[in-house]
Amino acid sequence: MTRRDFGKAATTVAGTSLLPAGLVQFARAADHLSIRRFPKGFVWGCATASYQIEGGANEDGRGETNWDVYSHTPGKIHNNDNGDVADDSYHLYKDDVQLLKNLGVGAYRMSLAWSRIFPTGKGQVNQKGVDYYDRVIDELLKNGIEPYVTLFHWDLPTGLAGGWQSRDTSKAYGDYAAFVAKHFSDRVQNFMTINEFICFTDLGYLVGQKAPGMKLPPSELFQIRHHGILAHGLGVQAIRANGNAKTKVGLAENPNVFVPVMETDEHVEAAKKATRIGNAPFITALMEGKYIDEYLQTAGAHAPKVEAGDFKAIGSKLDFVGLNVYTPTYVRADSSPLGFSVEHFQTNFPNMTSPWLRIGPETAYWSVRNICDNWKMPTLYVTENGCSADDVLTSDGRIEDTERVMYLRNYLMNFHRAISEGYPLKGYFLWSLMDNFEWEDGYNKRFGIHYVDYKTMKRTPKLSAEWYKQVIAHNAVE
Ligand code: PNW
Repeated sequence: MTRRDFGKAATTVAGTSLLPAGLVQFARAADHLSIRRFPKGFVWGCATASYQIEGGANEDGRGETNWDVYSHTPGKIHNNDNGDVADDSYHLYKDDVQLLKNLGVGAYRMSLAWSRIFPTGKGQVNQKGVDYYDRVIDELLKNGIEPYVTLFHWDLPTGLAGGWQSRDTSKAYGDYAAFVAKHFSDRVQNFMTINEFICFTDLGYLVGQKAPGMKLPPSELFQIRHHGILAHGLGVQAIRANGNAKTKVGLAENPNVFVPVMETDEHVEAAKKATRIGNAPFITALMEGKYIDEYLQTAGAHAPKVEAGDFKAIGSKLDFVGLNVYTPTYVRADSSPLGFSVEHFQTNFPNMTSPWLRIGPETAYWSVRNICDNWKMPTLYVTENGCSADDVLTSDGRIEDTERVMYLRNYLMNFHRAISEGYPLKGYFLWSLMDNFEWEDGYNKRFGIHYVDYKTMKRTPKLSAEWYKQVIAHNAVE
């Protein structure tokens, strides 16, 4: 007997008062859980980012960015690919809106290329760049899809001397955010300031694996990270000052997600503690409006220079927090001074086709719970979740990405658990609508639920797109 059958049988029998009320309650709860229905009004969407899909790199006055330079530097990107053409969404955006409409999503998370709007990062507005985003946003709205707009998804105008090493970049970002809010807030309600701090700070300036590909000494990183979160703070203030009464502002962050090795009090507590300390430079600083002692001790003499007012901006209250959720970090309680330690991965721990993307469905649940248990949270969205897979077309032109469906289903079941326990998760944006330029992996890693043939630019729905369409239609993961 399945749980569902049991639920039905118990209810029937209960009708004739043969079962104790407690058991009936249990059966109903079990029935409810096996369907995993999402709350009414839950926002279903897909996500993309400007440099990864747009192409049109030299069109209509777009200025050069760090990713143009980096991807054109031989040896930096798999196969020396670049985003000059990408998915050509610059021209094909109407087709892409139809893909979204066909899925039945209510929302689309997209990003703006700063350098289309301010080609050198500041100064004169480039009207043609603004016109492009007006066209995209209007097309979305015409099709009943709400745009959720990220202002910075890593493509930084090279006109900003010093990049994120310079405090001026944070200030320029604030001015850009003011313009965006003033111009678009009549049609866009939800803005995300910044996507994933660690990727454009640590990975860009220390590890050198993303643009601008620098390998600076760790001591310099503290200031660069500070400029990142300062930009966010100035952005929040600018968006609030220039948006309207309906404007909502948040960000899309990928905190390190600590998953307790066992669900016992001590390990759960360890995961909570690790979340606060392990994300000290970013989400912790935003939520607490300061750098915590543990972080300042690590930084020592290299602690960032913080000016008056910085943390007033950085700690600004947000309307929502967006989480990009992918991979787990397993943690256990121990007797070390911090009270926890991170487990190493055995070599056979499973991953999707991107080696970093380890498969830990419970990451979804703990991403929400750890954040909410540490800080009082307003609304949460999953602003990204998805995976790469080695997709190939079958002879009859289909993509049978059963492993992506497996991944998505299991992560979604765990997000559902968080909702069923009362955590305020209000929406989910799948990464990604379609295959696209996967940064240093070029076009070699496919994250889309639509397959893109890069020769013809044809988009083909994968099995996962069919599956996601069902999830949305039923508002449930079955
Ligand atoms: C995100 N990690 O990046 C980005 O926001 C997207 O632009 C990107 O395409 C997508 O995830 C898939 O990679 C991440 O190592 C990159 O944990 C790396 C990690 C997480 C997110």
